[in-house]
Formats: sequence, structure tokens, C-alpha cells
Amino acid sequence: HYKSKHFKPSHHQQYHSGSNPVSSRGLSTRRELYERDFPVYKQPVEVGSFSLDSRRRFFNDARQLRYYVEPDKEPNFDLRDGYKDRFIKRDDSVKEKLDHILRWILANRSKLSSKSAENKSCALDVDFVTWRGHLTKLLTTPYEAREGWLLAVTRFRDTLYISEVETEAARRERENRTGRHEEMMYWGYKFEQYTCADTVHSSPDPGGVVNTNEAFCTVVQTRLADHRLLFSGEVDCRDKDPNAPGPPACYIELKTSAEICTPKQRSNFHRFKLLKWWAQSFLPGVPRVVAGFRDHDGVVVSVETFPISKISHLIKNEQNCWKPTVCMNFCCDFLSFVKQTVTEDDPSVVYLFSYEPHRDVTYSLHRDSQYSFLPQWYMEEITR
Ligand code: 0WD
Ligand code: CA
Repeated sequence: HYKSKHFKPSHHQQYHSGSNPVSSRGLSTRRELYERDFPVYKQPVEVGSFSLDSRRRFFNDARQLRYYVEPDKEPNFDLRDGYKDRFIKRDDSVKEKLDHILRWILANRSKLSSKSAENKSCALDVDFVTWRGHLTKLLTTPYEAREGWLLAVTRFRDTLYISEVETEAARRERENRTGRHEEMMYWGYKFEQYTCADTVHSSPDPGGVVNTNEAFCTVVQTRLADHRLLFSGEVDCRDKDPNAPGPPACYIELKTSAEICTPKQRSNFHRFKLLKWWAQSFLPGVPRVVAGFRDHDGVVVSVETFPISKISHLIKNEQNCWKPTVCMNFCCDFLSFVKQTVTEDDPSVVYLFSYEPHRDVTYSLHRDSQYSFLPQWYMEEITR
């Protein structure tokens, strides 16, 4: 589905004449409105990467990138091991907003802005800057019946910056997690430790400490229809074969999921989990997800690879299933809606876009509010 030029429709066209998704209420999230040709989505290109260390310090390099070591097909990894005594958890009440990406932009400006007659001020040559995770939420919105979202948008020197704001519901959920839920959040990171090595030639160290402050993030550039995007996403590891293709094609996304025992569980896995997995990895062009299926006690009983390009075929037999084209067209229309709406070019102005399940996307405008998110250091440095 990546396009370098134009896309030849492989499935039937379904235009809905006269049904503009934007109304006075906002942007519709009804799936039917987005069932048209797959939009142009250019092959994402990695333009850089950065690392966050065990103390969440930023480095403009790939020091935290790890190497995937293929586990046994039936591995018996105990994901509960180390939760009590070898776990350092990132403080998720600290909101970092776009700060790490902005640091990366300042350190790599020459890659992003062309000094030309039309671009005297040396503005960024992109329309949108955001986290991959925010775009994933947009892609899955037409199918999201449980969780709403809030996205703050600021136009600054003609680039639109999108940064998530935690909803009241999400904050309540974060502050009231059960002990079981807290522990299960650790399982995903523990699985990474069982399957990732620090260097090409070393082995995973399941006896080490899991520290969720550490991260390796890729920065990619691409285009969705006429929207030029720059976003960053956390990458779990890469293929350790030196002959593997270059990034992002060598990257691997790791997941854990409850083992599938019944047809109902299989159907739910296809309809809900694969949607999230597909959206998250398709965006940056990460070609595969390696899934560890675990039992109720957190023991990984099997490991399976899901090529992202095969996921849309896997789900085709599912009734009432999600469609990649709906996801991409909704995201595209949302970005057009944002471009149209966010007209004031001012870092102290935030347009807050809001989604509640089964409702249209609406927005409100805020001046000099708690929602402003572009830091002084960024605006000063970029305007120099
Ligand atoms: O709201 C967000 N998603 C923000 C994320 C706001 C500001 C900063 N960040 C940071 C995260 O802490 C992380 O370093 O950005 C990085 C991830 O960004 P992303 O790739 O755009 O996020 P997403 O695709 O949602 O998540 C990728 C991975 C997750 O892997 P799984 O397999 O669970 O999807 O990033 C990790 C997690 O491993 N991650 C986080 N780690 C700690 N705290 C968090 C978080 N809040 N969110 C994602
Ligand atoms: Ca992961």
C-alpha cells in the first residue's frame, strides 16, 4: 500500500457524493464516509533517530537500539520474573509532550529545511510534526468505541504541531490501576528483555533490570495525500542480520497477547488487536510484529511473526471487521480539517480537538492556556 507515485485501485470504488465528512458540528467519524480508494501514502523514510537513556536523557544517536534474537517456538518465558525487584518504571505522570522530537529537530534542522527564495525564514518543510502514537489513535478512531482522545494543535511558522492531552477518563484510569493491571503492563517490557540483545553479537539478559525510561525512537518523513508528515515512534529492536534491509524495513515490533483458545478469542484478536498492531507499524513502515502469546500466569507459550502486509488478508474472513482504507482516509480527512481550522499562526494559541466514541470530532480554541505546549527554548532556537 505504499505509493511512490499514483495508486491503481485494486478494490471497487465507493464514492459518497454529497456526503462531506465536515459539518458545522465537526468531523464525522462514521466509517461509511471513509470507504473510498486507499489514499497515497508514501513509503516512510527514516531521517534520523534518537535515544532516551535510563534517566530519560536525550541523545541524538541510536545507542538504545537493540537486536532481535529469535526465541524458541515454545519458549516458556516467565514474564512475572523481576517485577518486584528488577523493575524501574518510568513516571508516566510526567507529560513530555513533543519535547524529545523538538530536541531532535533542533539538532537536525539542516535535514528538514531548505534555504530557498520562497523559504527565507528557513521554516520546516513539513506540514505536521507529531508522535506516531497520536497518528495511530487517529487511524483507529472510526473503530474506537471505548476511549476518546484530546489532541492539541498549534500552528507555528506554518507547521502544525500535534500533541496529545490526557483525557479526564484516562487520568482516572491511570491513577486507579489495579495491582494486576500494573503488573501486566510490565509483561510487555519483560518480553522485550527475553528477546533483545544490546549488541549484534551478544545475547538477551533476562537477569538484568527492566527500565522503561530507556527508548530508541525512529524519526520518519512521509506524505499522506497532500500532507507532509514528520513523526517519531519508539522501535523495540532490529533484525541483527547485517544484510537485512535498511531502516525502517529492518525494524521489528514486539507484542505480547493472551493466548488464543476459542473461536471467539480469535475473532476478537483479529477485530481489535490486529487493528492496533497494523496501524502502529504500518505508519512508520515497520514490516513485522513478533507476538508472544502468554497464559493467564504470564508465561509465554508460543511466539508468532505477523508480517504487516499480510494482516489485511488475515482479517478478510472476519465479519464486521476494520478496513485499512477507512483508517487512512479518516486520518487524511482529519489532517485536512486541522489545516482548515488551525489558521492562527501563534505558539500561544492551541486548538483542542476532541473525540468521544460515537460522536463527531469537535474543537475549541485556547489562548495562553494550560494547553500551550511549544517550549520557549524551541521557539527561540528555531527562529534564530
Ligand atoms: O502520548 C504519548 N504516546 C506520548 C509518548 C507523549 C509523549 C511522549 N511519549 C513517548 C513515550 O514515552 C515513548 O518514549 O514517546 C515514545 C513512544 O512514542 P510512540 O511510538 O509514538 O508511542 P506508541 O506507538 O503509542 O507506543 C510505542 C511504544 C509502546 O509499545 P507497545 O508495544 O506497548 O505499543 O512506546 C512505549 C511502549 O513500549 N510507550 C510508553 N512507554 C512508557 N510510557 C508510553 C508511555 N506513556 N507510551 C508508549
Ligand atoms: Ca512493543
